[in-house]
Amino acid sequence: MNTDVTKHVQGESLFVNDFPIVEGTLFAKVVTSTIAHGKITKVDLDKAQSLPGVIKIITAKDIPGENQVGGIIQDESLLAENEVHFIGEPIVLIIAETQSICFKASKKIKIEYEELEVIVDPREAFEKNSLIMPPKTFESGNVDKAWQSCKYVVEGKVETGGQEHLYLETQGAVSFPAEGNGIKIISSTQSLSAVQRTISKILNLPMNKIEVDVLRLGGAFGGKEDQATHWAVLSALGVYLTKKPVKLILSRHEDLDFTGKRHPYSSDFKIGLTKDLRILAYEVTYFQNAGAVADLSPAILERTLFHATNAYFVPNVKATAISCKTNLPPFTAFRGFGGPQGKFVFESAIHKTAVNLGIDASQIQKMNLITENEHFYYGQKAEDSKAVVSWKTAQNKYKMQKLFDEVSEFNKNNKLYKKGIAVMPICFGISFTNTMLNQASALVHVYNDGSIGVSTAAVEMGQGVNEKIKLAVANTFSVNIEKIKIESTNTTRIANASATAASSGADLNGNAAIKASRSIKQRLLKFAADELNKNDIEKFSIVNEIILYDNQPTNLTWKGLIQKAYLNRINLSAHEFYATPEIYFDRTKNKGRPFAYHVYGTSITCATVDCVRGIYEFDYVKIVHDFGKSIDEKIDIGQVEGGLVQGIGWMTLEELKYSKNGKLLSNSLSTYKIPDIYSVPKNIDIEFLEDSENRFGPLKSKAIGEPPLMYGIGSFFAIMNAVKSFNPKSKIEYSAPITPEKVLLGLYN
Ligand code: LUZ
Ligand code: MOS
Repeated sequence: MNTDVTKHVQGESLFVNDFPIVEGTLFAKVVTSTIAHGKITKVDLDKAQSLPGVIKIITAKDIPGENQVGGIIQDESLLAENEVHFIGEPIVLIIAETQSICFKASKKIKIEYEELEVIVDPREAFEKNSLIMPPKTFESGNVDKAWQSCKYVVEGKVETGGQEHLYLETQGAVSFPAEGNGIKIISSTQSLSAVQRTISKILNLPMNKIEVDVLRLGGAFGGKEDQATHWAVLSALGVYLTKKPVKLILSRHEDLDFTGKRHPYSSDFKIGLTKDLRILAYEVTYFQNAGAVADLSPAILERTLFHATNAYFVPNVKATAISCKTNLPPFTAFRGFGGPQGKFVFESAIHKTAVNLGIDASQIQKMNLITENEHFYYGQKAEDSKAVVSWKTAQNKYKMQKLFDEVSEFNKNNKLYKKGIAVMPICFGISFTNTMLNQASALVHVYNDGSIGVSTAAVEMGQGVNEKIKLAVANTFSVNIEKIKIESTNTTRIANASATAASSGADLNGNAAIKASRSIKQRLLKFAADELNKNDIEKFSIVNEIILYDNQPTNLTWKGLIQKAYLNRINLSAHEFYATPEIYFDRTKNKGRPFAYHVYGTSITCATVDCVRGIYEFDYVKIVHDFGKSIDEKIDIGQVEGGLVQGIGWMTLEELKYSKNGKLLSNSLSTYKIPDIYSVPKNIDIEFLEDSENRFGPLKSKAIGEPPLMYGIGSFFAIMNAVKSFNPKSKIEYSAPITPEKVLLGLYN
């Protein structure tokens, strides 16, 4: 069970805003652009400056280093200087004695602009050549030739909307001056080193002067992979210029307005099948709405390409992805990282083909699942494929045919309610697609009372990574889990860390923690052998805190051994490094083995649509998921359920709306609907795929964070099938989210 559960329930868990305030702490607030594109012609700070309690008003010219926060592409200023590119872009930072003075001061700042043309639509951006970077194409086989061999060729257009992360804890940081010009930052970030590196650049200080500490986050979902940095840097800039602690926490409204979300995509596909329903060719163009600057868009775009064919084998593929620059807040990482968008297009292509042929999509899906001897179109062999076995398990365990029959039977007997059923296979590659990022380290101390402290780069954000690392360390030493404490994540203990992201937090940091624990254990076993005058160290082991020789208990316990080892000057600490083996990707050919492994699974979703009102509910979602050997089943089930419901929200309810001039209209929870208890399927069954283990995962586990979100895609097609059952000629489009409004229109047009 998640280490934090009890503390959460008892209100004891500390989030950034909960750390006791140090005397003299100042508060910060940003003033941001009110237009989506324009030149700044005038910034009038005088009235705000003279307000009592205002300590400092900061603009771009106060930045001592480089005014640059772009991670992948250097195209993003911390504070806008001459031009603004989206509504919510920070221009001025107010530092004052209280939050309410910040608020008053912000009202007194007048900024004037000369407005420029605003683009919000990715296809329009493409036509106007407003791009983040040149288009990128992944290819295999030869699609142009393959069309001739296809019996069926289907084309279409697909839309997916963005998604607000809605982490419970809004973005924020509190920073403190440290000796010798240093700064310590407590930040709600998934990526401490990114915060440290960026502050170093902005303040022109070496990285060793900047300490970042994270205890836990109140959720992140990718929203704090890149975009937590800005707020941490702004608070550090405040400290640098005032020499006082500075706290900057976004209000919910600010967070909704200013920060990036999942990328909306608009896509065109063409799919070709043989007469026996083998998919022979697939061509696709993705128009990614990147927003105003690059942020993580290039990496997200690439993951869309990797997941273009989901869990299927397709011999001829040409996939082109275009990152389109628009005047919206930069879209960013969100659970799945472009993968879900890519999969949805492929599933839509299958679905449209099935509708044209008058068959169920599952007839095409099951014919094309990737097998162990086949290759993904980017060159990686699917050696660990569980696509077929998870489908077959779902078919048998859940009696898939019977479920389909029940739905047809219901639809025959009902006019105003219709049911729809859809199967959704998933396949998600585990590793950062940027190979370099797949590294981690761990620092383990065994204290001389036998208790253990573990530091890694993993950030606990509710996903349970701390519990998994605890279990991995407890298992390695064979000690009671109560003996282990996971320390806060801190850049002075773990340097140069990658973000806790890409579902790989437990894999990378868990493996590093196991390595460090093994180093200490090896020294301890050698010491035990010396103590007992034996030279066959390999016969020594630790089981449940007892030292065994030749599987027989010795008189040494864990605690006794540690105390003796300490007195004998044995090193009881270790720092070890882990880098995922075997992975590489050649970006000149766009081929390689980018992922350590893949996670597979199959879901069956059944929806009931009320054909008078257009509303719907989910009867059930039945899942077979490949957990590898789960480290903690409760945590993993929680991740599957949470991911599924988050995916259902993205596919069915959550609708981001922007005005033509780039203003977010759905900027509160009264206009942006997220899943509630009624949106949750009435039954969620989760079956663990049997006989799966993973040589890359700690204790043979598989990553869990992102893959289950994609089961939510099934909800779209289940609803669409119900609509088509009511009105076979429905013009309902492949446009997510499939909201009740769209359903109602689809039922009657
Ligand atoms: N972040 C990243 C990610 O930088 N690279 C990735 O490949 C990735 N994948 C999923 C989620 N976050
Ligand atoms: Mo992520 S989408 O921060 O793994």
